[in-house]
Amino acid sequence: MPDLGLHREFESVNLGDERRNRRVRRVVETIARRPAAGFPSAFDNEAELEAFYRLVNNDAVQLSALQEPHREESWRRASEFGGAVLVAHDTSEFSYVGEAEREGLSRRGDHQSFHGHFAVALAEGAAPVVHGVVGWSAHVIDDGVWCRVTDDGDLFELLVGSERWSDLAAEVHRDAPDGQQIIHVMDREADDYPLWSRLVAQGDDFVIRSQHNRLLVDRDDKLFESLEQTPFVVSRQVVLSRRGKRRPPGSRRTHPPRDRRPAKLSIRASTVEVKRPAAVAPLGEPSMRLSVVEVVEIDPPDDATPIHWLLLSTLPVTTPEEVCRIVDIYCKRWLIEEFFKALKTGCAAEKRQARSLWSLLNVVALLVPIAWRLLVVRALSRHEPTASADGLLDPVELQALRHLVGSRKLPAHPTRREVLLAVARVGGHLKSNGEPGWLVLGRGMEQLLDFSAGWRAALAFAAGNGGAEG
Ligand SMILES: [Mn+2]
Repeated sequence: MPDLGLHREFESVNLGDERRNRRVRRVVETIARRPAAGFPSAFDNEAELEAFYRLVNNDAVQLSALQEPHREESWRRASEFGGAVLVAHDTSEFSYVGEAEREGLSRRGDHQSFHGHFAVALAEGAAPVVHGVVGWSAHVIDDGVWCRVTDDGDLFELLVGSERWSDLAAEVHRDAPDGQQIIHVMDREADDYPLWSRLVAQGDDFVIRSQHNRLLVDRDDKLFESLEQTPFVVSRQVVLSRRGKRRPPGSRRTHPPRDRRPAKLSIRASTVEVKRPAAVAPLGEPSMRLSVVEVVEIDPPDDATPIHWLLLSTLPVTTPEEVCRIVDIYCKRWLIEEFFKALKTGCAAEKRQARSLWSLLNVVALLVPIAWRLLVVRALSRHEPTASADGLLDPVELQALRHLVGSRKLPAHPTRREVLLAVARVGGHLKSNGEPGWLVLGRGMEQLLDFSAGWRAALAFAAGNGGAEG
């Protein structure tokens, strides 16, 4: 199990000024101790809080410099793990309520917001292995037009909304180690021929859910009807994640809210030659050969919208195993939804007070590695609750946790679930309240990391270099 500690995430940050680099590292440690707290309570005194605001409000602090260290660590983890890297992409709206005018945000009704478009690197396989965030961009909607926020704080108008998907995918490819196989995983918003063309042209694979019925080469029927004569080859049991109500504008129809529930799926597949839409010519090749996998839910609950996915992919579908692989890859998309919960609820990303869009983005950049850590601890604990917790916390954190909950509550070699429940207990979670949520975990992690920092300082002092870390 790799070291999941946070200390590496900003070790290599370069803001062009060593004092500022040190301040970033200190700030991240401080927020990590209290991820769901407001900034005023996260910092021990006025001076630290002031220093924090100077940092995030500083024009010289470029967003890309704050993003880079975690991104590089994420690719390092992915390389060490080996195999193809799944990169799940999605957009989430970050909303800020309240009277105060925040410069640069889009205004919608009684709140102001920006949209974060994220790429999260995952591993294939049953375990929910999350390497980290390998890229993200910020957007505001100006008069209905999507604009990307550049590193200089300027707005760059996108011709079409799908450009945010292809631009980020291009950046992900650019930053990946040479020769790394990348499989992009995207929902229906990414059903876009020019986007697919760009993914193929850069040598990547994809699994994308389809939304539009498309013309096929040399066939009278269209994409949606193309599988009608094809028999179902395999069935599969999955658990669908819960989906909340807040989505990007216009996507409530394509992403209705739903509860977490088990589902029985029947699956069939074929290959099709999709025609390039006349409207996008001459972008990309005139046609594209793709695998198409249809997933239908058997016996859905009465009140639920049954699952019906049509997945398009560059991966082969010649065997039932290959067909299942595509469905399994698409099912991994839930981890990016969980990442958004870790960031927004666990780290309270939308509760942060900052004056402008540019300050808020710097704040989000500092929260991303912390949210990643919360997600890893929770997802792995849920996946294999009885597996050893080795690597989930570092040795000092584990000692600190044992101290906080009492040694009788935490065995010498705890399981992942025992660690998760202990962290939640520190955060004030009561067993009778059911599963611990993001908020209580965020609070527990806060106190645990806080206590661990004190413990580490004490150990350093005992070893004769007390105060050297200042
Ligand atoms: Mn989406």
